Amino acid sequence: MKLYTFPPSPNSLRVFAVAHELGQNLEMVPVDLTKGEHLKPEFIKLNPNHKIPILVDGDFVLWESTAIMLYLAYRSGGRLIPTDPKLRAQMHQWMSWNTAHMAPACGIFLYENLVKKLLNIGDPDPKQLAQGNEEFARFGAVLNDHLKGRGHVVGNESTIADHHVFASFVHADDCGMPLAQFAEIKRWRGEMQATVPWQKALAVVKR
Ligand SMILES: N[C@@H](CCC(=O)N[C@@H](CS)C(=O)NCC(=O)O)C(=O)O
Repeated sequence: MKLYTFPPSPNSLRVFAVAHELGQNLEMVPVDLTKGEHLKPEFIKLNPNHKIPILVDGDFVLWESTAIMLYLAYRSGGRLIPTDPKLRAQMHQWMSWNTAHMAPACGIFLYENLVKKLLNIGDPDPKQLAQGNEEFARFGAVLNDHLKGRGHVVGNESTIADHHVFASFVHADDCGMPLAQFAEIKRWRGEMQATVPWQKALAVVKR
């Protein structure tokens, strides 16, 4: 299986972390977003949204990182997906919540403080950062409270929800996300970062 990816992208990293945890081999196909490689016709054929990550498994093409993570887990007999219907629904709850709320709040810091510098497209916009601070405080508080006394986002075992949510904070230190106010997120983030799947996924970025 091939994964088209821009290595530092949180959406790609979480797919790699899940693949590593499941022991599935993904061949990385790098797509340099800074050079517009995602806008080439052959790429748009794979994903008309021109976004990475994209999984190619033979003639099967799948985009959207959440769907890709689920596919990898289904292929592994449902590992990293709870069997209990309530836990399974909670896994989806936290992944939907992350996609809709937490990741976009984190994404403001990523874009304003890191991506703009990388692409040389201007200074951070204080209005955007103020909005980021407001949303980060609101949704971060929800996760922080939830993680009190917990090692995992859902239940007592690793699920794809852990990888999904953790990825939002993966570049927190490099782009000034205001994590200092959230001790539980910081504790859980440290635990996730130290796991073998994330050490392997992040090794690609550190190269
Ligand atoms: N909802 C998508 C988001 C993917 C996404 O935003 N990818 C970004 C990089 S992190 C991208 O490819 N951007 C290029 C573009 O939008 O043209 C997912 O979870 O896979």
